[in-house]
Amino acid sequence: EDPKLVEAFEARVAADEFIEPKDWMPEAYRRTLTRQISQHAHSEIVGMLPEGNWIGRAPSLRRKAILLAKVQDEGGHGLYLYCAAETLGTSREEMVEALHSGKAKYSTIFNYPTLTWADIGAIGWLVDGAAIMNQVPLQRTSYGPYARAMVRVCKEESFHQRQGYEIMIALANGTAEQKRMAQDALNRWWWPSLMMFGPPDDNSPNTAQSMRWRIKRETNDELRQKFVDISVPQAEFLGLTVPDPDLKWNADKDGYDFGAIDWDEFYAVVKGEGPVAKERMKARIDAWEDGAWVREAADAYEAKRQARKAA
Ligand code: FAQ
Repeated sequence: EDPKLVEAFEARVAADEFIEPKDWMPEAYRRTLTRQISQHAHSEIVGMLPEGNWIGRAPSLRRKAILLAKVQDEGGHGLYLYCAAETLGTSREEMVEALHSGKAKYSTIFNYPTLTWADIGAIGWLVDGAAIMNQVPLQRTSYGPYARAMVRVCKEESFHQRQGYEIMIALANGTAEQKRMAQDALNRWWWPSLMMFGPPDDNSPNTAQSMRWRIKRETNDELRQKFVDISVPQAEFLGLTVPDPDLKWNADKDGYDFGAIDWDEFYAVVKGEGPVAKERMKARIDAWEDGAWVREAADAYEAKRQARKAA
C-alpha cells in the first residue's frame, strides 16, 4: 500500500473525519470493519430468536404488541447493518453464507435459552442495556455508514432497554413467585451480559488497532466497567441481588470491583458450544432455505420488469 495514502488516511482518522465508502482505505481497515459490522448484523438477526419465541406467550395483548415491535426493530437493525457492511464490498449473500457455515461469529449472548417470561425483562434490561453501552460510542466510529446506522439503532435500543426494565419492575413488585422469577432471570443473564463486551483488553487481539483507527472508541473492559456501574443501582432499585459475592463499591476508582468472569465458558460459547447454539443456527438456516421462493419470485419479477422496460 502506498505509504502516502496510508499517511493521509491516518491523518483523516486522527482528525475525527468520517471515512466514506468511495474513499481510499487500507485493506486491513476494510477487512476488520466488514468483520465487525457483519457480525454485529448477524447478532441482531440471531438475536430475534430468543425473544421471538415469547411473542405468542407474552402475558397480555399489550405485552405481545410491544414485544412484536421490539423484535421487528432488531430485524431492521440487522438489515440496516448488512447494508452498511455491503458498502465495503462484500455481498449480503457472502455474509449470510459466512454465518451459516460457522465462519462468522455472532454475539455469545444469544446462545442462552429464554426459559420464563422474566427472561424477556432481563434481556431488555441487561442485553439491550449492554448493547447501548457498546453502541453509543460507535456513533462516533470512523466509518460514516456505520456511525450513522448507530444513531438510529441507539434510539431504538434505549426504548428496548426501558421496556425490559419496566417488565422487571412489574415482576419485582408482583407476587412472591413473580419476584422469584425476576431474580432467577437476573441470576442467569448477569454473567453472560458481562461477556458480551468481549475478552479482557489484554486478551483482545483486535482492540489496539481498532482503537487506533477509531473503529472502536472505548475498550472492552472500559465499557464492561461502565455497564456494571450503571446496572448495580438498577438492580438495587428492583430489590434484586446481583449474583456476584465479590461485588463491592471501590471509592478510589469511583466504580464497582466485581468477581472473575468465567472466560472458559465465554470461549466455549464463542466456539459454538453454547446451550442452544445448534438450535439457533438451525433456525437461521431453515429460515433461509424456506425463504428461497421469495428470493426466486423477486428475481423473476425483476427480470419481467427489465424485459418490459426493454420492449
Ligand atoms: N460474542 O479482539 P476482540 C445486539 C470475538 S448487541 C461472540 O475483542 P473486537 C442488540 C470477536 O469477534 C450484540 N464473539 O474483538 C440486540 C473476535 O473474533 P473475530 C452485538 C465475540 O471485534 C439486543 C474475538 O472474539 N453487538 O445484537 C464476542 O475488537 C437484544 C476477539 O475479540 C455488536 O456486535 C462476543 N460477545 O471486539 C439484538 C457490537 N466478543 O471476529 C437482539 C459491535 C468478542 O476476530 C436482542 N461489535 N468476540 O473472529 C463490537 O463492538 C466488537 O466487535 C466487540 C468485540 C466488542 C463485540
